[in-house]
Amino acid sequence: MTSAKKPLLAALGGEAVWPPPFWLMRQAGRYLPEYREVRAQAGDFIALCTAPKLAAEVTLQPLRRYGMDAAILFSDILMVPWAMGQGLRFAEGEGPRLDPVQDAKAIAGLKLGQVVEKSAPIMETVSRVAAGLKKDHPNTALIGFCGAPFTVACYMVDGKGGGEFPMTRRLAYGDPAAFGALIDTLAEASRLYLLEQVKAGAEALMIFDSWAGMLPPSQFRRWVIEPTARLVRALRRDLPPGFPLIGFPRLAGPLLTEYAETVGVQAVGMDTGMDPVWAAKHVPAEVALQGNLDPQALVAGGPALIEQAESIMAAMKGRPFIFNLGHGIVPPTPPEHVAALAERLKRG
Ligand code: 1CP
Repeated sequence: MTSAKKPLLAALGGEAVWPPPFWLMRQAGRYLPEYREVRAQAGDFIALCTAPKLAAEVTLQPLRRYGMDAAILFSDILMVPWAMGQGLRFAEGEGPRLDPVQDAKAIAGLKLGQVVEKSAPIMETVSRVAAGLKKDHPNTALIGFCGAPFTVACYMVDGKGGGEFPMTRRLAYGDPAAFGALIDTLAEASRLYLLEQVKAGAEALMIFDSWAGMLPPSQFRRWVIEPTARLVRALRRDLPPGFPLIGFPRLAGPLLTEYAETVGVQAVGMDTGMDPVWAAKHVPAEVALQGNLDPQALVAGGPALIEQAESIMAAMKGRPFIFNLGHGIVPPTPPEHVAALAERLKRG
């Protein structure tokens, strides 16, 4: 029996849709010349995220080329700290820079009360994309998102990316009450921000925990699984039953099972290093899996790309699955390699 639902939503509802629905993390972005054009027009990155017409345009760009099954709102996980009043800038070629929030006083100064108002332009982007999909891509679903509390806290405390986040990890051990207050503030901000996206037309929500796997197991449970589970429970009080949520605890390793069993999401993301055969066996069958092609295989292209994609599909056949990358697409990706991948996926 085939479902009348959009393929992505059917997979999130637990159906083993085949050929698998697909989209790519960071699918709107720097590898596309048409993105670079709009980006230059907007000036800086925050200006682009808060210009609904331009942000909606770049959200839709990859669909016109490749017909993905999902559009993902063009914004950034760091727009939540920005909306709470934290200083944020994106330095060209350096990535994000934030005015660090490193003690109880700074954490208490975050302005939860302004999140909804400051994120209004982002919600207008969501509405515009929803209208664009209805008109031109009726089978494509709109994914809204936020960063998970832990990953957003990493940037807020350390003030920049880099992948180690020493200040954040030390704060979590040294002053767990202050760090816990930051995590709770972020969970509440994320709840408000995600519900606004659903009101504006998001059909699924993804919670990106890109740095979750940096933590040892006890800390992973305390700062990743528990706060995300609380966020999901709080969201569900206001969402329709079964509203599709996707969690992505990157680098979770075998803790992916506990995350999938505990957090209450319909799908979990597999990162590049996750063995899809293992995940198929150790993640409950009703939880959809999403992933996990190596973004560098997409840069390389050729037979290696197709073989990788086929081996992931072989492991996932017969269970609810969404094809994606194991992490974000990288700027040197040749657009024609994405076309070759899309072509292969559509054959199932
Ligand atoms: O110069 C530019 O054009 C800015 C580059 C860029 C882009 C295109 C940044 C800065 N963010 C984005 C968009 C973005 N970020 C999206 C939108 C849509 C899409 O996927 O197509 C999404 C979902 C994100 C999420 C995001 N931002 C994450 C989670 C996913 C992941 O990749 O791990 C993280 C960790 C960020 C932080 C961030 N924002 C931007 C950069 C360069 C970074 C990473 C910094 C670092 O290396 O730590």
